[in-house]
Amino acid sequence: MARHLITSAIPYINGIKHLGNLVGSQLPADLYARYLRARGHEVLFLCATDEHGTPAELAAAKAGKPVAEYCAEMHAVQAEIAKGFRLSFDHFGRSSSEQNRVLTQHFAGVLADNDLIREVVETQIYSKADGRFLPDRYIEGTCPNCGFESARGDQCDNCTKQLDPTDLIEPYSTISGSKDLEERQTKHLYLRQSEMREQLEAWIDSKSDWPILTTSIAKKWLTDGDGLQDRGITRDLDWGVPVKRGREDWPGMEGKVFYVWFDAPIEYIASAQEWVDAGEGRDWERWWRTDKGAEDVVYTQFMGKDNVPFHTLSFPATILGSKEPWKLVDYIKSFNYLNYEGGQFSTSRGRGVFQDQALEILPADYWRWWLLSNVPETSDSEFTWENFQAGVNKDLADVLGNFVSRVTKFCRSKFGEEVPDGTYGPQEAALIEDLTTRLHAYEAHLEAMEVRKSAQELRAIWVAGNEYLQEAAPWSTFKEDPARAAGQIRLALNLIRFYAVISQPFIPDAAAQLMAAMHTDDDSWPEDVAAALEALPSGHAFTVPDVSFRKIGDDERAEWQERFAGTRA
Ligand code: B3M
Ligand code: ZN
Repeated sequence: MARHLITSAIPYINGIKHLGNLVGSQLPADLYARYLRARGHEVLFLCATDEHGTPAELAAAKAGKPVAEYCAEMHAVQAEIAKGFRLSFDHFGRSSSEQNRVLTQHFAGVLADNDLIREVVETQIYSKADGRFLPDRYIEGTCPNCGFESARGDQCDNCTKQLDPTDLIEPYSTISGSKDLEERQTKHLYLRQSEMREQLEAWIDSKSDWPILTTSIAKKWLTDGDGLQDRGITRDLDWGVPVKRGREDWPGMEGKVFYVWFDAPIEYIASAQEWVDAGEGRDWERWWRTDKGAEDVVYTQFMGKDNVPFHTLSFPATILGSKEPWKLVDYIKSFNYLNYEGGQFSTSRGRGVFQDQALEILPADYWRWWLLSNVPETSDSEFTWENFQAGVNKDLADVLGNFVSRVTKFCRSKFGEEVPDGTYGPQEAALIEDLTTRLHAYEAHLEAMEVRKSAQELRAIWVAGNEYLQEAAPWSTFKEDPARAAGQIRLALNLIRFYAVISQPFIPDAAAQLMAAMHTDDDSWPEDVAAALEALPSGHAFTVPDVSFRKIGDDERAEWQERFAGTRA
């Protein structure tokens, strides 16, 4: 048994996320965590909210709330939604935690001690009316390229040209609208990543088993020239981790905070410390310190492709640059984007399904199954209501749900609500052999984090049960040979438990419902399929479950299609 540390990219605090955010990191991470736990491994699965930076400040201002209050509220909302999707985090932390403040300041201190931080004086835009420097998103003006009147300081949304705030014509503060802006000098800290180029390159080269999506992005940034430039790790903002050198003040850096992307990945460690502080008898060091046992830990990170540079270069630069024995990531699983009905999900335009809405209209398992079986793994993938309806109705209702309902109802009517007494013959032996091969393939795909292939194999395992039932046809057998039908039904009832156990990482609620219907809590992983299909002996009572998966109708599908086309405020 191994110990597995698993983290999912930590979602920004600024609002409820859409389904794309769920499928690109948290959901596959949860699948993996659930699978490893089911196989008896020790797992620590961590996530958090990413609470610093301009997006948080802007969202709080829009909500008319102090930023700390806004973050506390949104954290609770996001935690509740995560629960709704059955994301099995051991801890869902907050990057604004005290633990993360101390740790972030600690890293900055040791990086400075190792001569990996330099001070740079920059020219930035200062707003006299607001009494503060304005970061990119706080400045708008006319685009020098296309004339668009509300181009942002970093980019024009109309012509997509990348801009510098100083490029804008007639710039104004988006906080106060003031045009009384001037250029002022301000000092910032830069992490000397360029010093660590060779070390990072060697480390990435040693990861030959990483997905191509991950390594190709990392390599591009390493070799493209501007990838490993030294990076500013501080900002002139109020909200964030105050800049300190360990516990000491940093002369000249008063009133500044660390850049959100500096402290966000450190929260992976801080989240483990928060987890320790929230419970009894826990130890974070054996997960994170290689001098305290973490050398045995396998650490896997899950994230969308846009987050890969920060996890393959910036965060490792922080860890390696500290020269302290922190655990480095072993495997980075990254994902492409999920699109929505021929376009993109858009938070600002309210286009697509948001996580809270998804849970309002259908149970978590519907979303988990469809999203995981259509995860944007090797390329971008697309959510359409037609595909969603078809996938869910076919796999969950027609295949799995139908199997369960036919078997249990038939048994109740012919043998009563307990497992009948009957033996297995050659047909059952053939099924067991087929299932054994398939189960091994399923396990191998899950171990390799091949999410789509795992889903395909699980579906094939469900289909195999249906095909068996179709061929064995106990409803006909029963007429000539009731004892034989009893054997077939005993096998089929055992298959329901088997399905519950192995499907649990994908559809945990349905799995629990099936286990309850089968009156068992034996959820041990089927190491031996033949033995697993003997788990429920004859005479074992069960209950016919309520319909586990109702079908999505055409009318409701059309209604949702219209409702989520893009209007949410
Ligand atoms: N919050 C970006 C995102 O949610 C960022 C990830 C941080 S991971 C340390 O996609
Ligand atoms: Zn423009």
